[in-house]
Amino acid sequence: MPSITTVLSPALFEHAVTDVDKKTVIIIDVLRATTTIVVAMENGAKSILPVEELSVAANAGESFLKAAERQGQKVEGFDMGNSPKEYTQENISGRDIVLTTTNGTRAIVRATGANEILVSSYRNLLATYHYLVSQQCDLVLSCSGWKNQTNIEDTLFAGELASMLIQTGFDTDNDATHLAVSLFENHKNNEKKLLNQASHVKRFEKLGVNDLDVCLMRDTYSEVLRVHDGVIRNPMF
Ligand code: 3SL
Repeated sequence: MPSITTVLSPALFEHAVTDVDKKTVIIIDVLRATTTIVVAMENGAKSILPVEELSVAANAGESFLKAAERQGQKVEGFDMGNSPKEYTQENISGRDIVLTTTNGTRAIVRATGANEILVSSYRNLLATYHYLVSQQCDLVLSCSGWKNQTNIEDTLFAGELASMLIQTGFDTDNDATHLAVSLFENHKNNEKKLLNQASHVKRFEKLGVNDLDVCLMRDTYSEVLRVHDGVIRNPMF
């Protein structure tokens, strides 16, 4: 039976995950990096190169649209930030994008060496779920959190995905997975109320960011997104 390990914060990754080369790692950053990546693909971006450092993003080639977020805000001098609302067809269709964010792109880079790396959000939850059921591999649900701390939104999403997979026969002996599933089971159909307590939602309120609804939209995209050789390519190209 394939297993599920949930990592509630990137700082726990190396403690929680063994034999990463045999596992499929699903990167989760509901607010907002993995949602933004899905929206970018929905709207025709050609590829996204996730990087950790601002300097690497800034020095990517001329052909890249350069996107950077720190502290929830667009970094000065870059073309775009990390709001999914910026990633319109008009802005990004056909473009290669280099993206660095506080947590999400770091979590992606940290998973290097995994057998397979996927990027997921509510917007492609079902596509991700169906693919994982078809593959029957051992899984790591990697929550990006905020600055190495656990957050509600990624744990809630991990709990929903784990709950769906467990119902098809996936197994877990991992307490973090049980915690995430319990959080989901207790707040099913009432996610928004719970998320209003999330520290990142409160951070958004202070910054005047209004992206929660767009990040909670479900299954607007029917493709699985893979990180291959460090790049997320649009399956449509
Ligand atoms: O940390 C991240 O990767 C970002 O998603 C944070 S923010 O939502 O853009 O503030």
